[in-house]
Amino acid sequence: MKRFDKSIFVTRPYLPSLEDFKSGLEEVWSNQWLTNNGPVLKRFQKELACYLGVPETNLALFNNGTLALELGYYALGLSGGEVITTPFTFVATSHALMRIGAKPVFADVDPETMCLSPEAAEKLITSRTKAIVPVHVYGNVCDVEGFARLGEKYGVKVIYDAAHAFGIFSRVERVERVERKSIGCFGDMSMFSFHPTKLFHSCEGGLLVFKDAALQEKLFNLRNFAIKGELECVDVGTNAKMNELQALMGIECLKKIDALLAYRQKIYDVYADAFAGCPEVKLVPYSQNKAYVPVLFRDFATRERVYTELQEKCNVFSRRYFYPLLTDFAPYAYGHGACPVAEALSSRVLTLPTYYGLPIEDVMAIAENVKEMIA
Ligand code: T4K
Repeated sequence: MKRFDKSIFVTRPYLPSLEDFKSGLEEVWSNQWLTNNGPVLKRFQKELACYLGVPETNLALFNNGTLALELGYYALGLSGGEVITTPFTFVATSHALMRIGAKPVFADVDPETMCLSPEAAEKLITSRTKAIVPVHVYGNVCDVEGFARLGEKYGVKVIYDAAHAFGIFSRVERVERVERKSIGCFGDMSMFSFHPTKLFHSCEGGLLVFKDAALQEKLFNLRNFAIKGELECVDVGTNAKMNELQALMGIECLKKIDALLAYRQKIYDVYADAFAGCPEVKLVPYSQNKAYVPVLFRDFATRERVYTELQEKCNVFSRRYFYPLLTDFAPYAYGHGACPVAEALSSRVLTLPTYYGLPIEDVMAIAENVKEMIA
């Protein structure tokens, strides 16, 4: 079994060359403008619109994904209502609902994709339901057609937590050409997280993409305390502004996005080869951007043993995303036991290291270590 001299973490952020970042900093220095809708932020917004194929009027940047979600939920009027969502996610998906006074109602996930099941969600829709919040967990794409049908049938909003889904596109056939459509274009709104643990980042950051362009002014206002000029405050906003240094990091990382995605695919393929013919480790194959590499073990005990031995014997820090399940945490204990499929997945899943620059021979050695542990 190989023990690495240097710790290997589940992820590491991509960093642009210091030279490139420094030349961007010169612009910030000469502007002497650090936050509050600065010129670098505006450029980042324009470049994102171009990359995603979304009009610039239909997106808004924030200082992190959690506040982006919170303000998005608020702007869509979810306060005071029930929202059907998945427990198989990071706490932020539901925390942001709770913080605006909406109640998460937990429905079970699809056993294959691990994303919220439209059938399970539909059973919980009542007159109190204001929205459905599915999560493209790990970059596994939800049943977007299924949720579109529910949204239309019941007149509820569909908001995707797309924190893990940056870089995913679907191809749309037009009469004369094939266009790329970002996964963020489905539903009423989607949120991408730009945290450094994500494949693309801006140190911290979040992006909302929304269908109704009229929301942009509202969101820009809410992220800036909901003040208007010097004399007016129109709502209870907050400070959720992305600053110029974050935006600069985002611009530099965006230059590299194709390589970042390609490298993760390469890592995934190495894991897939290594685990082929090894039924004891089931590599989850659905991530379209390979944001994470989740594997399922036979049972809880095996997963726990592999997780611990990877740390203690190999100096490898895998993560049990997403265990415990949200409904095992105190604020959501009212949902405990409601989602048996999610519970079972959560007890068996482990996410293995993947990031730009992780040496391929290290990926092979991690996979061999895992196989040896369960042999
Ligand atoms: N929705 C979903 C579905 C999400 O997964 C998340 C965030 C959100 C919403 C909210 O978006 P943000 O508000 O975060 O934009 C991490 C992240 O903090 C969190 O962003 C992420 N999901 C969640 C799944 O994971 P931790 O506590 O596991 O992170 P941490 O600090 O243990 O980092 C993991 C590993 O990454 C470290 O062991 C080493 C490496 N690392 C981390 C950082 C921050 C680095 O090498 N450099 C770094 O700068 O939560």
